[in-house]
Amino acid sequence: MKKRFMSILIVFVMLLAALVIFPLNREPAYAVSPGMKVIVPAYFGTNTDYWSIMTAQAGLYPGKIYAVINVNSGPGTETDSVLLSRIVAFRNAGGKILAYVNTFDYPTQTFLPVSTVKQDVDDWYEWYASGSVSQIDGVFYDQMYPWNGGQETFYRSLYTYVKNKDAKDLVVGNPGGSTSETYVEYNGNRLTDVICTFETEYGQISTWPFQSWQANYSYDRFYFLPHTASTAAQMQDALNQAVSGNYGWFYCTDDSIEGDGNPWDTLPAYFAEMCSAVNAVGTSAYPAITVNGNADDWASISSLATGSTTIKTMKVTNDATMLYLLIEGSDLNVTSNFYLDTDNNISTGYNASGWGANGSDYMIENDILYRHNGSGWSWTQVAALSSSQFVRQNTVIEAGVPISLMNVTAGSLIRLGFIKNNSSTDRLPAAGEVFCSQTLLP
Ligand SMILES: [Ca+2]
Ligand SMILES: [Ca+2]
Ligand SMILES: [Ca+2]
Repeated sequence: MKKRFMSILIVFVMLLAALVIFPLNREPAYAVSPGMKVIVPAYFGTNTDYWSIMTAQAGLYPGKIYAVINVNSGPGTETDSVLLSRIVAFRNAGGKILAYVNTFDYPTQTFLPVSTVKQDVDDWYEWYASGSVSQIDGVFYDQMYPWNGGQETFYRSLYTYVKNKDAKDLVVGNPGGSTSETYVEYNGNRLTDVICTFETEYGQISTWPFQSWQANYSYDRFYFLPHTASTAAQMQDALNQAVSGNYGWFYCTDDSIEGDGNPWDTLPAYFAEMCSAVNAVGTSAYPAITVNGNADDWASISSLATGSTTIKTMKVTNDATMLYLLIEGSDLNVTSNFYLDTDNNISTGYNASGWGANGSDYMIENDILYRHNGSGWSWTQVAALSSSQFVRQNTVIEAGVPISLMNVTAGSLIRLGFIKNNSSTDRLPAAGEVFCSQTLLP
């Protein structure tokens, strides 16, 4: 992870792009849990604050936060017992550890002897164990060189060296920028489980030559690593770019090469926000709701409103295509009306009486979905809900409505209320209150 001459690299890649050999056979995919993950270059020694912040996040997102440990560009000379205690706490919380191993001495432009590289791997595995439990979950091979390919045999031998210690361990390679597809797989064999093809300033993303061949592989093979992103908004933008570039591993920091020359010896101020944002990528876990009059499938969903009349609770959720509604109470098998302000705008739609101004654009009366016509009590039928979309019994009303019928999309905010039997009191939210707000799951 040193300064790189990206312009030279880009020229090389462009010249050699036509020479890339595409592998025909592939090894079975390395088994990582689904979802995007973080790899932190944790080059801050035993710093108490940083390890405690990382450990807290590892506890929030078990199995999703990896840290690269690094003692002077390798394992150092012996076990650092303080570092080992940090590592044990981090792993006990749910974190994973990658060991830093260098492969190429950039200043002198020489490869490290394969025996030296393998000795570093051995030392990490031997020195960082707690009792008989290895604290190493994989290796981070830095300075994969030449960036544009040519050392496939060398890197394949380093890959299998780790796999022979533990086939479950992860091998991450770092050419640090645009590189050769042969460093991902060569003749059907893996050289890396994960490869870092972006390690530079955040400001370079907008003009970065993202490599189209990455789309040939699963997102969990690629690691995106910008630094010098000073705000959380820039971090989120970098994350969005990583997702669209087919990257499944991410880290971003506000530290830079300016000053101490090392962007990886601190954690960014937005570290917790970054872990949360990474965890949220593509993981919208929609609840599995079946409209059948049984509310057991709603047990994990919080009530949007509760009351003390015959209407006890209202719950709302959705998946990619359906809006689901649940009412629980007593004597419910009578006329029922859901009013929905689907555009979150009280100046459009019908103003259902008895609540604060509400602008209801749609209404579900019994099993019929209506759209408001624009003035007073005037409605057009949109759809009749089927028996698998609307079930009403004395204690439960459960409904599922295709969201496309109401011109709403997942992720948007809607507001709603429910009335039983045209009552001025049997309703949620309670009489006089404003509609409940629900942001649909994205
Ligand atoms: Ca620094
Ligand atoms: Ca159900
Ligand atoms: Ca409205």
